Amino acid sequence: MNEKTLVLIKPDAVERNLIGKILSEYERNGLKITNMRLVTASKETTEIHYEEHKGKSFFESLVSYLTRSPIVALTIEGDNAIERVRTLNGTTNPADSGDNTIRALYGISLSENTVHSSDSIESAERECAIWFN
Ligand code: FUP
Repeated sequence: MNEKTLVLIKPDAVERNLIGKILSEYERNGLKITNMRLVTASKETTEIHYEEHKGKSFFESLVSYLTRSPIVALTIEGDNAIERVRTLNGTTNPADSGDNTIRALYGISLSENTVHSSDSIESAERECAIWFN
């Protein structure tokens, strides 16, 4: 099934000039980038994006990390795109992530793990609307 998912290339990656390398991972796997913008995320938008984590011990540092410098927001489309992008990204903690996943290649730590992508059809719809109206 054709799907659309939301990806964020996070501050640690943009700061280290990794935008091109990360985009090429998606493109060479046959996925299409269908919207893209460089933005410094506001606290308000970031808190909405991560609202499922509100109240957790890491929430404040997560918001402060994501807002500290520019990120790239993009939508990616393709057959089964939600799962394919999450497989390419790897697990949340880069230390546990499979070889050649984006997080294993470039992730710094659990909190600075380079990329975000939607985890379901419902969250993809919600997150695409947050970042692309
Ligand atoms: P993911 O779906 O892989 O992005 O992971 P989660 O939604 O579980 O977590 C969102 C972000 O919170 C992660 F990218 C990293 C951060 N996080 C922490 O900093 N500490 C934790 O203990 C768990 C998550």
